[in-house]
Amino acid sequence: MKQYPDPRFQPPSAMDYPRFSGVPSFMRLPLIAPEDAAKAGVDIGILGVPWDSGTTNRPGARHGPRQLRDLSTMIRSTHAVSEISPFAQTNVADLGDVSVNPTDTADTLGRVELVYKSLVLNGIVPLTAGGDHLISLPVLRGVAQNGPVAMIHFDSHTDLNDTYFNGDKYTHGTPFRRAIEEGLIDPQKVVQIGIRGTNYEGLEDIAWGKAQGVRIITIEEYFARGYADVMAEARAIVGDAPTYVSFDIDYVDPSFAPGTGTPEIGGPNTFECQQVIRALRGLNLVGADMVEVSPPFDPSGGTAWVGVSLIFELLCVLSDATATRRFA
Ligand SMILES: [Mn+2]
Repeated sequence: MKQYPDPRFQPPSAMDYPRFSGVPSFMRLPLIAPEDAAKAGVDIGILGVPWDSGTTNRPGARHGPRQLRDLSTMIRSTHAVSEISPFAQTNVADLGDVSVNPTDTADTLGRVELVYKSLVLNGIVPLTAGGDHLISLPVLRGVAQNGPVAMIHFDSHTDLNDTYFNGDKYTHGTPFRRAIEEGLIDPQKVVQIGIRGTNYEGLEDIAWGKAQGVRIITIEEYFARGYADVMAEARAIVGDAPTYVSFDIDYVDPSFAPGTGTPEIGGPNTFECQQVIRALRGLNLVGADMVEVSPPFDPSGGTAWVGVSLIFELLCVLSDATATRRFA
């Protein structure tokens, strides 16, 4: 029987041990290997996937997890508004970085899938720091082992393209096309929010998504309606289905988060990003990711700070969902 809060899973007190001290793990949590996580009693595992070989334009997201870890040490333990204390009600640990092969996509997809399948089989909820957006595909192969899940996806782009270059089906612009084809996500319960920017010829990705039943909410619709109304619709679409959340940092306006491969102007500010994630509270959340933070494009580190602040927001709603399932 687990007891909460578990002293093994508490970050050192920021009042005793300054947050800038020590070797950085995610949110100063214990570092546990994925294969040891179940035995140790982990409920939620934060993992890095340092991968950007699925990138079709500007790379650098392979450096995301390390900088996100560094800046995550700034995070305190309790959410200021919801008062959720994720470390008190769930055992959260840093499960390290998945070992990737930077020159082999198929090999990497297999490695990531293997790790996530094992975690999910053992009841561990994954929270992932990318990495480019292709990594959501093998993560979903792990998360959706028992059938398709619903998904709420924040992004400038649909990532529903079919192929790139010489017919390549596995890039960061294609993960959700593959995920629908593989039956990992139920297109009738997929909501994409924030879509904008210039398009490839023909808008084929959007037409294909709509034909599958994906609800695509452009940034123009988002701003016309406001975040509360848009999130109420998103919640209604996923209902009580197991729901995955994928957050591409390029959803955020590039004035706040320039450090990403394919920024698009005209996006939400960081306050609105907090609100849309807080609006996920109460959903049956089974995993989440924050992808596409590319440190080389933001020497200030500010983009990673935005990214990790939103990872904490994601962690709070995931923790709440995980604790709720425990008492169900
Ligand atoms: Mn994306």
